[in-house]
Amino acid sequence: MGLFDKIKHAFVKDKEEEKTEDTAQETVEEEEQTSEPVEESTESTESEEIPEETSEEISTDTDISVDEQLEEAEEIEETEPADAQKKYEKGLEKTRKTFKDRMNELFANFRSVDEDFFEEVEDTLIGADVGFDTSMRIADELRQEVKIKNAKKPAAVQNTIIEKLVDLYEEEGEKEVNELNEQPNGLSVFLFVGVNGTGKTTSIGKLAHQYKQEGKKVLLAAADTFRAGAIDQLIEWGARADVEVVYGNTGSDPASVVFDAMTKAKEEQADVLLIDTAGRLQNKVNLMNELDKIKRVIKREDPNAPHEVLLVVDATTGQNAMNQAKQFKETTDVTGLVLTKLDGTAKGGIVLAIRNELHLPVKLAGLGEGIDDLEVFDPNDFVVGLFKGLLQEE
Ligand SMILES: Nc1nc2c(ncn2[C@@H]2O[C@H](COP(=O)(O)OP(=O)(O)OP(=O)(O)O)[C@@H](O)[C@H]2O)c(=O)[nH]1
Ligand SMILES: [Mg+2]
Repeated sequence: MGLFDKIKHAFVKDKEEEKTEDTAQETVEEEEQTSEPVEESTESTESEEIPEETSEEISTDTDISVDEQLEEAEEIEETEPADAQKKYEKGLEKTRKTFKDRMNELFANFRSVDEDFFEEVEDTLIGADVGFDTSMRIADELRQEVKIKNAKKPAAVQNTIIEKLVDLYEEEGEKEVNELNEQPNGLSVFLFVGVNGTGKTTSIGKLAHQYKQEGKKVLLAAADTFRAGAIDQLIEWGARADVEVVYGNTGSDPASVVFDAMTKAKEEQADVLLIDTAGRLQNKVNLMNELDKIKRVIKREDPNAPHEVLLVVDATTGQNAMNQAKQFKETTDVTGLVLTKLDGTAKGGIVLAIRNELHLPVKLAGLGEGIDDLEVFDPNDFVVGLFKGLLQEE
């Protein structure tokens, strides 16, 4: 089943639940109201207009009945861990609200599907942080789709926008691997990189805790020797997660700390080594050189490592996070992203921009400051959670 269908099923289920409270008549009245402004504005083409659909006909464009859709939607939900889903739903609250508000604004001024409207769609999507290129592409596809489908009602246009967003997201993610590259029979080395304050140390602490809970032997390496206090911060997380930390003195060579950690990990047959690095050095060139040197040391000890180079970006910074990722990607072979601070931000839409424009898989999502607030990123859950509340009955 396609991703958009999944969202539609979740939407149908929600609507069915709502309808047990509302009467069908009320729903039809609401629909008539929302479609009024469009009818005013389509003077010359009124005769071509698609006949109005009632709320009973929401499943007309699929081959299966509402009952079957509901069954499928329930099956999907049963297979998902409820806890993670709840955290996502909560974490996405603000993003969902922003999307909803922006869509409402867009359609509040809706007169007709003309060039001005398409430009407003572009602005709306850019404002919702889905990225410039993505916004342009969606608006272009919408231009075509509206022509083909002759869709003029706001509900149909809004659903088409969402369908296009989801289809593009699904298409761009076809070859994406969101699971961490864990080595089942040996040491997994994950290097964490990213600018200062994005959440590298915190994410390492949380992930260490998860692996420890799974019974794995975990080691941390404090290779941020630049910032005063950085080593102590990792030591503190090590204590919280109850895992050992390899460290040197502030100002010492981070590559030598990494060498010590690799040696220790091999000697003690550790399962996971998580390496913290500096977010800021004297300048960017130094930072990149340092990361290169760290990687060379790792490779000398294990040619297949590091198994992940995880770039940590702060979701609350939106477009800035995208720019950081672009820069890092040019100089380091980043294998995936850790998207932190998704809790409480309205900029969750950047998940779409990241996939469509960066082609880097998000592997972990930070959903709070606590030790348990890190989730393996499920891109489909994320998008279902984001969009299901935005579909409209047509
Ligand atoms: N709300 C929230 N806060 C987070 C999350 N991840 C990290 N933080 C907070 O972000 C701040 C910075 O986190 P750090 O882990 O110190 O960031 P860093 O990348 O190691 O920073 P430097 O060591 O300066 O390079 C801390 O106050 C964290 O508690 C998250 O997922 N949600
Ligand atoms: Mg740090």
